[in-house]
Amino acid sequence: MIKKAASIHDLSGVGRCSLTVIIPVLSVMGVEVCPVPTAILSTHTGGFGEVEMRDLTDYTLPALSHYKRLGMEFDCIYSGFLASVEQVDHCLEFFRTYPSAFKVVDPVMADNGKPYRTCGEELRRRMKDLAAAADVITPNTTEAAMLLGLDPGYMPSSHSDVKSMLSRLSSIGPKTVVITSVYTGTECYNAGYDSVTGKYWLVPFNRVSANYPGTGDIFAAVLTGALLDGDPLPLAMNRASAFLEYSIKTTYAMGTPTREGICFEKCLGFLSEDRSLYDYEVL
Ligand code: PXL
Repeated sequence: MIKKAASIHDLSGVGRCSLTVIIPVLSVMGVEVCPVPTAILSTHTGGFGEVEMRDLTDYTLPALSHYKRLGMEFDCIYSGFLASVEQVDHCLEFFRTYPSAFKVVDPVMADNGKPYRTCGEELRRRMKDLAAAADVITPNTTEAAMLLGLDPGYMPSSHSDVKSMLSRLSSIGPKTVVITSVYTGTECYNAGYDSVTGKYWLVPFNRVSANYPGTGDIFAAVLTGALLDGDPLPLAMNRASAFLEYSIKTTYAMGTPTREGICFEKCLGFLSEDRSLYDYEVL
């Protein structure tokens, strides 16, 4: 059976983030994406100047009502970039309506130590309520620090710092926590914690000297697809990290402007291959 994922994210026309990467990634992994757009933007907000944006806050709940009238079921509810504080409540309403769905929250708020300009203080505060109701959250290090009430620029400097962040985030509510893009001086890795098994995991990756928007969206989408397919957490993290390393290195070699995002289109075949992965470590 093909699983259905209600995917609550923005649709940005240019720059390869949110729905424009989530839909192809999950589709190639055999998941049906049912988009619930939170906003429409001409481009993402990271490098194209003033964007045209339409907030779709008045759309989310009516769409949910329609799905309820239809008796529509979803296997997964997956949220990301939200355009308003009200949309936190709308996502929570989706969660309440589908209690047995697998709930993934990518708490899109910030990167590189700085909040996105569309994400105000109240939304940043309420994102914690949404994270609390999730099964899995996928913050980057900046978002992880913000969810824990730390300075957004905080960067953990040892494995024990990272493990402490992971377990404190899990105690907010989610059973599984993955922190992406941890850089501790010499190491780069994605770190995960499964509170059911009590195990911590690390997947190292090779960094290039460029930062592409949409990286976190691709990571969370591959992780979601892999977990829905039954992968254990370290293999799901491994699949997401390996796909990003492959597609980022392909993009870097092409030399395209970073604001255009990761040129992942010709790399998508990687996700439909049944290759074995073994690059994870115990954290
Ligand atoms: O990739 C996160 C993201 C999602 N959606 C929009 C963004 C960004 C990051 O800049 O601007 C609209």
